Amino acid sequence: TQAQIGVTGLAVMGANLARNLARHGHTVAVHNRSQSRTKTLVEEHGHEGSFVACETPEEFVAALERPRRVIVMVKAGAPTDAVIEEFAPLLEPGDMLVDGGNAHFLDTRRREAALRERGIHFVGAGVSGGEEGALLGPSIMPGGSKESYEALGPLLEDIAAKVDGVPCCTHIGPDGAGHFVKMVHNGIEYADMQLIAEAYDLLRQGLGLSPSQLADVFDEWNRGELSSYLIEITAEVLRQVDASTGKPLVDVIADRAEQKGTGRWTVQIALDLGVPVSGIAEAVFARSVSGHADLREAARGLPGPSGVPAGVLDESFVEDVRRALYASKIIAYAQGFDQIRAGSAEYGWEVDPGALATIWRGGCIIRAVFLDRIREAYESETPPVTLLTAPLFVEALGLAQDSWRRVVARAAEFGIPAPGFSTALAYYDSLRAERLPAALIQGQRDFFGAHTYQRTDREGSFHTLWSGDRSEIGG
Ligand code: NBP
Repeated sequence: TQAQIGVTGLAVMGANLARNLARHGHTVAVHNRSQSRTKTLVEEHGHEGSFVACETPEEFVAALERPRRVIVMVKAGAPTDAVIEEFAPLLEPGDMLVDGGNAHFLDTRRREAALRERGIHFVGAGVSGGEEGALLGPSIMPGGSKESYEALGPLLEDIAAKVDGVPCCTHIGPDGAGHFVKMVHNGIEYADMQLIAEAYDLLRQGLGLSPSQLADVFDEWNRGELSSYLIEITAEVLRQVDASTGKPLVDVIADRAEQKGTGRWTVQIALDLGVPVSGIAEAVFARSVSGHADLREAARGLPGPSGVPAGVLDESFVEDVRRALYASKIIAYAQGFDQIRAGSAEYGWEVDPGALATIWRGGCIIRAVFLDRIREAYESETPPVTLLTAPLFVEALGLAQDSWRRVVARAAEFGIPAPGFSTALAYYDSLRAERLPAALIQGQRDFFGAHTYQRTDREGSFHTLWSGDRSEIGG
């Protein structure tokens, strides 16, 4: 039998995607550089469906029906290029090579252009949901040509997560669009995690709640508008007790957050595109701060307020923090979607933000009820310029803002770091402002660098002769 699709790279992600395809009734050719992984997969899971185990790339390519559909699931970076170089010469025009790894979208653009010259469809596909998602239904974000999606879409939609019967997979746009939106997805994930962590810290320090009491709070929140995978797992992590010490696990884990790079990429690209994703950036920096043992050690004795005085905060603080979290989350997601709009315009992708929100409702790490609200906002008759101005978010921000301001003020007063909440509120107030102090900055720039400024009342560029008679020239 010829296989409908093949997967090369059978570490945890590739093996689980192959199993997911086989469990859905597709015959899957499987291959891995070291043959032991292929053997293990077929030995342990061969009964789940129809696999064709292949030892060599030649055998693998020969096992596939045409046009061939090959999913590459290897370590991102040089290994992906090595695999492309190995397989591309064996493929024919019209065949499809899908990179499901976490590639940088600029690498995907380069690879797509090179393979297009050889007549091969290269599809950079973001795959979210970790190993469990890969097996049980991930959120899939394929880029590449429309033509390739016609052949790949039905298979990918088949194995993707489903929400209300709708698959969490759609064609995102040409070349690097899929990996771009996956990158921003991860950036949003960083921001969301940081905000949840701050909410935890504020309630723990502010009200002295224990991790298990906080687990109950998050469970409660998970029944409302914050309902999401990340809130759900937060409760589970907080409830976990360390077997060796008997302490809450969260108190035993070293407080240094690590990162693999997609959050950093999101911010780097946002800077290039000029999109103010301050919530995501703050989240990346907060992880970086946590990892700077040297700075933290040196600064530990710096003066600060002496804790939270007894009786100042009461039970109402829990609801304040919940609302502040929701408002900050709206900001972070709005910024992420702004970045997608900017990337889409820069590279001509025409990404549909409503369709994207739809496929992020399930399978991926940021899956949440909230994404349904975002979908509704973008699918309304008058899609908003930024999500903040969608009527349902205007209402939510209005309801939350008093709490949000109180929480940020309390955090500052009691010396509890809340960079995510604070930056989100500052962004909100900046966008709302009638006038920003940017006018003064323009004056300073003109003073020292003759960079000129524009006026509110007349067209043109102006310069004040600061070191002369201070008259204005230009127009
Ligand atoms: P890894 O990222 O750990 O990669 C291991 C695989 O890459 C093995 O199959 C290995 O083959 C293969 N490989 C390497 Br390394 N160098 C190679 C080369 N030069 N030629 C051929 N094959 C090579 O696997 P993973 O954790 O399953 O992730 C796969 C991709 O999916 C990555 O891009 C990752 O970023 C992405 N991703 C991972 C997750 C997750 O939760 N883990 C989630 C979403 C996306 P070998 O067996 O012969 O060494």
